[in-house]
Amino acid sequence: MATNYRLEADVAVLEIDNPPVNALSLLVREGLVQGIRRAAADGAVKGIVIGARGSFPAGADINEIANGLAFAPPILLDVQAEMESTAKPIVAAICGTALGGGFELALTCHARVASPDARMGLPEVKLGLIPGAGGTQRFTRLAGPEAALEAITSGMNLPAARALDLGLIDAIAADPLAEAAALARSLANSGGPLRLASERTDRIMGVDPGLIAAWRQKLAKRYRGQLAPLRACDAIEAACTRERAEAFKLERQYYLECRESPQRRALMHVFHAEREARKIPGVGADLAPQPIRRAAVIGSGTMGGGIAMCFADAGIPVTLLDVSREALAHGLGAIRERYAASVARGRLAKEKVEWALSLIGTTTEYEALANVDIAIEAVFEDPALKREIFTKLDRHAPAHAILATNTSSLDIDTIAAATSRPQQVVGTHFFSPAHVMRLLENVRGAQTSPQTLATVMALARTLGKIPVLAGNCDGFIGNRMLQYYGAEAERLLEEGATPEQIDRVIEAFGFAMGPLAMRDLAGNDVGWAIRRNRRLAPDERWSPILQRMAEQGRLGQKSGRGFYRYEGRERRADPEALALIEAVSRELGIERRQIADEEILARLLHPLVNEGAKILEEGIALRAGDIDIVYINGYGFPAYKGGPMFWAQQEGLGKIIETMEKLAPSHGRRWLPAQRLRQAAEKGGWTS
Ligand code: T1G
Repeated sequence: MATNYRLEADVAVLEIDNPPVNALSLLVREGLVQGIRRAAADGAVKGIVIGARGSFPAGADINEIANGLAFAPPILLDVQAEMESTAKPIVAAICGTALGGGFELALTCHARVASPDARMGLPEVKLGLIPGAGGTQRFTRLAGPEAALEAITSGMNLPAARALDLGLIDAIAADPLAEAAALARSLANSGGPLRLASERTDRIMGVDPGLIAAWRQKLAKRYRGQLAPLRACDAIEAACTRERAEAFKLERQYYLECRESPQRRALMHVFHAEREARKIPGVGADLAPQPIRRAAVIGSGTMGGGIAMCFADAGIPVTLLDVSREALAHGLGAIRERYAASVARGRLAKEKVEWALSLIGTTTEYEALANVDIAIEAVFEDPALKREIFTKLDRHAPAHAILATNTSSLDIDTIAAATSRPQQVVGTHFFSPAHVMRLLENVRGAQTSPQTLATVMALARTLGKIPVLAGNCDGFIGNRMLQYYGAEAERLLEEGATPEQIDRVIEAFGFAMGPLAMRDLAGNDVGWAIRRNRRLAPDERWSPILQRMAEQGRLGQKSGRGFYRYEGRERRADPEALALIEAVSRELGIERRQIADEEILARLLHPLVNEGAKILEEGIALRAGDIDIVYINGYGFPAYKGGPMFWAQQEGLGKIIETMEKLAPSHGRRWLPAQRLRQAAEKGGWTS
C-alpha cells in the first residue's frame, strides 16, 4: 500500500511510502482516507500522525495532473475533508521537503512538527499552477497575506525555522515523528477544541486592500505575461475578503483555470525536459561520477572569477591561476565586489561570503595544481593560448584530473589533441555571469569518455547548474542558434523595422530583452569580432549594420550609444542610429517598408527552431527538450512558453517551414527548412 498504517501505543501512524518523492498518487490518497477512517473507528486510538518514509510528499503527482488521474476520487480535497471531519487530532511529522499538495496536506492537520533541516512551500506557480487544495487559504490564515503573497507567488520554499516564525508549523524537533505523536496525544488528553487552519481568522482580519493592489502591480511587472502568480494573488485576496467557503471555491476555480492554460503545459514540459536532459545514452546511473574535491580555474577574468565563485559557493576549494599577481589581485577584487553586491541586496549573508572567499586560492604556478580533480580553462578565445594552457595542465594536473574548457565556440577536439588525455577533456560552457546563470552546456569531444561526461553532468548539479549535453560544433547548441536570430534582426532593420519595434515585439513575447538591446549590452565591438570568426556560405551575407556600428564607435551601453542612445542604463531611440540603418538600406537599394509585428516575430523565432532541428538531426542535441532547456536558461526564452521547440510545436511546425521557404531565396540555402523539421511536421511533433 502506498500509505502504511501502524499503531504506536495509542497513536495511529500513517506513513506515506511512494518513492521517489512520495507524490500524492491515487493509491496514496486512498490509503490516507482508509487510514484516517480506521484510526477514527478504533477506540484505542487517541490521535493520528501523518508522516512519510523519507521526505514528506513533494506534492500531487504531476503525471496524474497531466493525465487527469488527479481527478480520480478520492481527490486531495476529499482526503482533507476526511481529516477535518475527524474528531481525533491529526499531526503532521515533516521531514525533507513538504511541497505543493504535500504541504497542503500538512496544513490541513491540526498541528505540524518539522525536523530542523526540513523545508516546505507551495511551488505550484513554477508549474503554471496555483495551490489547488486550500494552500492559498490555510497558508494565509496561519501566516497572514504578506507572507503568503511572498511565498506562494514566487513558489519559494521556506526553512523550518522561518515556517515556525510564521506560525505555519508548531514545533521543530530532531525526531518529528515522536514529537508529533506526543503532541497528538496531548491534544487528545487536553480535551479542548481542535483548531483548524481553515477556521483561523486572526491573520486575515482588517487587511489593507492597498497591500493586495501593490502586490498585484509588482507581480504584473515581475511575472509579465504569466497567469499563475496573478491567480495566486487573487486567491490570497479572496482569503482576506470573502466568506470561507466562497474563498475556497474561488481558489479551486483559479486552479482549474491555470491547469487548463497553455502555460501549465509549457512549464510541465520544462520540468520534465530539465530532468530528461540529465540522462545520457551510454552513461548509465551505474557509472559513478569521479569525486570533485578540489578544482582549479585558469584565468581570473570575468568568466574565470565567476566559475571560481560557483565552486566556492558549493563548498569546493578552488585555485585561481593567472599569469601575474596583478591579474589575480584584479580578479579577486572583482569577485569580492560581486559578493559585496549580493550581501548588499540581502541575497547572501556576510558569513557565507567570508566562508566562500576562504575557499578561493590563487597562484601563478601550474605546479600548484598537483592535487586538483578538475581544471577549467577560462581565458579569451585564442586557440594557440588554449592549446598552450592544456599542454601545461596535462603536465601538472594529476593523471585522474578532468581538463575542461569554457570555450564558447572553439573545437574541443583541437584542444584535446594538445593533451595525452583526450578522454578526460570536455567542454564546460558557463554563461555570463557564471555565478548567476544556471545553464551549463557540457560539450563532448570525439574522445570524451562516459566517465568524464558522468562527472561533469553531476558536477553541474553540485554547482546548482542545469546541465545539457552538447555535441562539438561551432556554437554548440545555444550560440549556434543565436547567430541566425541576431543576423535576422539586422536584415529586418535593413528592410524597414526599427530597433525599438524589434525589441518591443520580442519583449512582448516574453524575453527580458530584445536582440538589439542585447547587442548593445554585450557590446557591438564584441559581436562584430565574433562574427568575423564565423564562416559564411557563398550565398550568404552579413548585414553591414553591426560592422558600421562598431566602426563608428557605437559600441552600445559601454559607449553610451549603439542601436540606442543611453542615459545610464535607460535606452532611448536614437535618430543617429536610425540614420545609419537607413543609409545601409539605401546603399543596398532596399526600399524600406512598414513591417508587421507578426512578421518580425516569425522571422526571429522560426530560424531558431529551424537551426534547432538541424542540431537535432546532427545529434548535437539529444532531444528537442534539451534545446528548450538551453534556450530558456541561457538566452531568456520565456519558460512559460516552453522553449523554442515546444513553442513551435504548439504554433504548428508547418508555419516554421513556410517562413524558412520564404527567407531562403534571399538568405541562402542554409535557411531552407531542415529535413528534421519537415519530418517533425509530418509526425506532428519532435519525437525526441
Ligand atoms: N509528481 C510526480 N513525480 C515527481 C514529482 C511530483 N510532484 N516531483 C518530482 N517527481 C519525479 C521527477 O520527475 C523525477 O522523476 C524524480 O521524481 C526525482 O525528481 C494539489 C496541484 C521534490 C525538490 O512542484 O521540486 O502539488 O526523472 O530529479 O532533484 O496544489 O522533484 O527520476 O523519472 O527533481 O531530488 C507541486 C516538484 C506539484 C515539486 C526533488 N510540487 N518536484 O528534487 O529530484 S503540483 C512540485 C521538485 C501540486 C497541489 C498541486 C523536485 C524535488 P525521474 P528530481 P530532486
